[in-house]
Amino acid sequence: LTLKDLFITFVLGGPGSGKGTQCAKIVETFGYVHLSAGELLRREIASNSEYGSMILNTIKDGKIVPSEMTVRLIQKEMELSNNHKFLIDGFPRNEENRIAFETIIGADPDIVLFFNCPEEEMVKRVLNRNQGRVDDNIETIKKRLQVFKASNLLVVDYYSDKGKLFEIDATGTEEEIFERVRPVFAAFQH
Ligand code: UP5
Ligand code: MG
Repeated sequence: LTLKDLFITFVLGGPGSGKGTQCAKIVETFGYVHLSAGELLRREIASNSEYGSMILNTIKDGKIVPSEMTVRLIQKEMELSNNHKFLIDGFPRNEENRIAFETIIGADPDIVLFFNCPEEEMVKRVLNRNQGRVDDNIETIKKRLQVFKASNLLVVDYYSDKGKLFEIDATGTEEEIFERVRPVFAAFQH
């Protein structure tokens, strides 16, 4: 697999904006590989990695894990895959993440989705999730939202300036949102 054959989509949006939910639908309909950066980090914690406690503490605090760590996990999954179309969910979260990906992987995303959702709705969804995530409590959610506003929106603006950003209204039902996502991927099918 060469770099030029890759089709990379970054999927951005605040905590609970529905990134994971919509990625599952994109996978079903358009045959992408879904790599959630948060999921890869949680898996690293569960695997008793030497970095597990550092990652766990960072996630509990709603902060961003060092870029090198996250990019290596994404890189490993990309190399293991036979597919060439990737949805990278919840990454890059800040400028450092973005630059580390460019440097280590040597590629830029083809497109970037941004799920735009009101804060109250995101908080409601995360608190309703009930899957035992260590960061799904009101204190950590507040921190996640702060970090999102302080860091992630810069990345969103960067891709907007490059003409790569597709902003999606992330309110409504899962199905309604997917009908806004579908045309983006239909246009890029190859
Ligand atoms: N839901 C979904 N769509 C709905 C709809 N339309 N109407 C009503 N409910 C809806 O959805 C959240 C919940 O809402 C679910 O219960 C869902 O059923 C429901 P989901 O699709 O899970 O939203 P998502 O945007 O994926 O929310 P998530 O909580 O996963 O987002 P985060 O960005 O906060 O979490 P992530 O796993 O990406 O990161 C967790 C932490 O890992 C970060 O805070 C950070 O500490 C660390 N991290 C890094 O350090 N670096 C990285 O690169 C990535 C993560
Ligand atoms: Mg998620």
